[in-house]
Amino acid sequence: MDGLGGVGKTTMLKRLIEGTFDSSTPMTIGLDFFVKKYELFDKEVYAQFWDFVGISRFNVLKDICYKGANSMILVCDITRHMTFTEEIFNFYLQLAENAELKREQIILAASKVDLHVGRYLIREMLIDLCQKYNFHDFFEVSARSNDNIELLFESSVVLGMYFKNLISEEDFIDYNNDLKNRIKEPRILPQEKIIRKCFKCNRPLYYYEFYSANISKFPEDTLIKIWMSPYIQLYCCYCYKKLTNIQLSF
Ligand SMILES: Nc1nc2c(ncn2[C@@H]2O[C@H](COP(=O)(O)OP(=O)(O)OP(=O)(O)O)[C@@H](O)[C@H]2O)c(=O)[nH]1
Ligand SMILES: [Mg+2]
Repeated sequence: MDGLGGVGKTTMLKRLIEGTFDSSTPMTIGLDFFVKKYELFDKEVYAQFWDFVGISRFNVLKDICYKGANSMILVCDITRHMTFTEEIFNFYLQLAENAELKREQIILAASKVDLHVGRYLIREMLIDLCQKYNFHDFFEVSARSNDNIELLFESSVVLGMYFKNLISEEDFIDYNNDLKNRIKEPRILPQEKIIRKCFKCNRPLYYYEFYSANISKFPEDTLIKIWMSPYIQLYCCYCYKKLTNIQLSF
């Protein structure tokens, strides 16, 4: 498992192994690894997940540690564009290539999808990149909401089993077809950090709401929506609805 510093690798593994979310995980020093037992295709598998520090000064170590990996999860953070540029992908691909990992053994994981910040545009961009690079699959995950975390890791184990010849091609294809029905549309959660208040009712508005100019793309269960007028007045969805019902034009 790799990806730039702070993308959420350790937090994802902690969610998987310990079932917790830590909002202030310290930076990984060098390398950590976690073991989890799986029962898949009538086999018991002990999967080792290697969690690297994202920053580059440990790259010499990485070349050695990547050797023998059966699959790879490349993590990027949807809130930081610099974590999913082609330059970054090429950098990690080089490490994978040195360890004789094929592109089909790589899963791309977009982390922190509980935060909004342009998420829908980024989804399309990442799916395109995933196809362009011929990666095995693309997942949207959140350690905070626990959406798709278990599936991501399980799927990386199955991918590793396939490339280790532990399962047949038929089983692998069946598993991946079934996976499509198991993947969840991740939820957007309100953030703890309140930065503005509704101009009309004083209701607190949260981080992602503040940044979301396009309200039409929010899923129905999203708590609050906002409207920003040219006068930089922010409204919560309730007041916004009331205002638009009386056809107030800005
Ligand atoms: N909102 C939100 N924050 C997250 C999520 N996952 C991780 N974070 C936060 O992102 C920060 C960095 O997470 P880490 O798990 O330390 O990132 P890392 O990739 O292991 O970083 P390095 O060890 O430095 O390479 C922490 O403050 C986490 O709480 C998530 O799903 N949602
Ligand atoms: Mg870490």
